[in-house]
Amino acid sequence: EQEKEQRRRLLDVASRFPLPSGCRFSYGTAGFRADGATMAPAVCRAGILAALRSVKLAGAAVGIVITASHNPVGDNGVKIADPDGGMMAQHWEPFADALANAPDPDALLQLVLQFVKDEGIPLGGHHTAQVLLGRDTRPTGEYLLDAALQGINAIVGAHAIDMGILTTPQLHWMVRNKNKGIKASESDYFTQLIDSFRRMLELVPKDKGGDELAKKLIVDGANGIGGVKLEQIKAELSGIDIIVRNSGKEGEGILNHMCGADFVQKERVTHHGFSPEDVGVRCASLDGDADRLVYFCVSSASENKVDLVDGDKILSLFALFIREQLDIINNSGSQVNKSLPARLGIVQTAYANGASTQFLKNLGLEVVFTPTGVKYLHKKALEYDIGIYFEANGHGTVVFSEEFLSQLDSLSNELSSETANGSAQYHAAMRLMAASQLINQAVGDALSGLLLVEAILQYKGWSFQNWCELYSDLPSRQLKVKVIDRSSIVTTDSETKVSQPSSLQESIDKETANYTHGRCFVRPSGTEDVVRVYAEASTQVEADSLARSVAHHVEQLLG
Ligand code: G16
Repeated sequence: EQEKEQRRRLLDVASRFPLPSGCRFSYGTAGFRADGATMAPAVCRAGILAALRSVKLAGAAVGIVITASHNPVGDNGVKIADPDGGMMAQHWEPFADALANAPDPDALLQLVLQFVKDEGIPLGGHHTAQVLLGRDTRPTGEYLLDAALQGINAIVGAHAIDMGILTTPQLHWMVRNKNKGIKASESDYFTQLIDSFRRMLELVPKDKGGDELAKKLIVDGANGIGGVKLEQIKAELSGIDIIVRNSGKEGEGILNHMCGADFVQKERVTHHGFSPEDVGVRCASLDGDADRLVYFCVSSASENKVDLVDGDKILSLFALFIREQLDIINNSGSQVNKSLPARLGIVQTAYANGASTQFLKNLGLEVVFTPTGVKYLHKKALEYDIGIYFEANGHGTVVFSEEFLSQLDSLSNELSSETANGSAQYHAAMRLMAASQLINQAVGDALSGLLLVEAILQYKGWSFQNWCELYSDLPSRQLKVKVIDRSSIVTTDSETKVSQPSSLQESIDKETANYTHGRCFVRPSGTEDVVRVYAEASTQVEADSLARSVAHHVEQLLG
């Protein structure tokens, strides 16, 4: 009976969301993404998939976020979170693709039945499944939420919980906490941020602490959900004075349009909503779903230019801070002979500015590379006791292994005894502990990342300028090229080389050889219908020219 019911529900839901002819979805860098009005079939099927994933994992909560992140407001999409709060396991992506593109109800049913059999998913038994849902502020969000709910409810025993309008990282955090059996509501999330930020500030040495100007921070919310959430908690964040611009309120502007982390990182010009009066003030920028963070400072009133601190420099700041605390614990004449061995790993992508990689390597840190996409970087970072990863575009976080955290916990307990609790070693251990609670370990989170940056700047007594001057970025340029079929480009070596068409790599090599410190690569975007071109060289004029000439080759070959 139950099996019959299951078949009926799948056929039913598939016929309610037919795939328009000629439509093809592809599970890209971060899930499905397209014009919001066309997304309902893919989102409904993502609902089916998330429920199946939960059944497979013995009813553990799985997450769905309806968002197209940094894309224009008319786009929408869907990201799926696994029970640990990270991105959905990659070996399910081919099924996600096939399911999204199943041409008719029968094909969809057969696909699900076959997959369920292959994966040993106990569908039709007395299983349960739960899927947490969140969405950003896009106008198509509510309509797509309904499509996702219908998809989830097509699996017998599945239970959907709508968590409302959230940042992407909030939903990932909730999924992770729920499965750990710890507090997982939005107010718990806020409490964790506020409390651990306060603890970080309490551990700032007395002689540091910034002046009033240093406390001022302007945050560009990209007219998305991040600014809204920050407005909700900023009064409780003592020690910084936050002003939100592009907050998403009526009349402030359009989501991601001339604002947001992607805009400032790529264009390096002042956002909509900023004025000459902001010259010299520390500013941060989020993207539409608040999983990216970059910093900037309006550098001159007349030229509309900004000094940018991108994900690479946020990574460098975090790495310096964590290394310093480990050094205090392990060496530096500590009174108590206790150590905390830790393998610290740094993960970057080909977009990392060459100067950042050099800086990190000069510190003696282990730096490794993966292809673009949080799903790759996060996985790699988990291989270390402390893994720090960032993409230049501002996606990143710090992950601590359970084992490291439990050693840190016992060390802190030992050191908290009367003889040691005033020691530098104890304070360093407490700082690492507070940082591990402040940073969102499920996924990169602009809000928690921002608070960790602010706490570290105060700890170091650094201005924006001090931070910016950590090293000088090599001039770089990123371009987008529209081609007929971007999937005809295949890359290798963490996307630094094109393997197909091979003549393209030959052209890139030839062009690059004309420039001092030239470096260039191209790759198909997994979130937009474009090919991305990245170039670096010793001057801006040269980086621009290298990017332009390679873009021209791409156009000629594939345009
Ligand atoms: C997503 C991914 C990021 C990736 C970005 C751009 O970000 O989560 O890891 O860097 O897409 O990817 P691509 O170059 O393939 O378009 P978001 O902020 O758009 O969700």
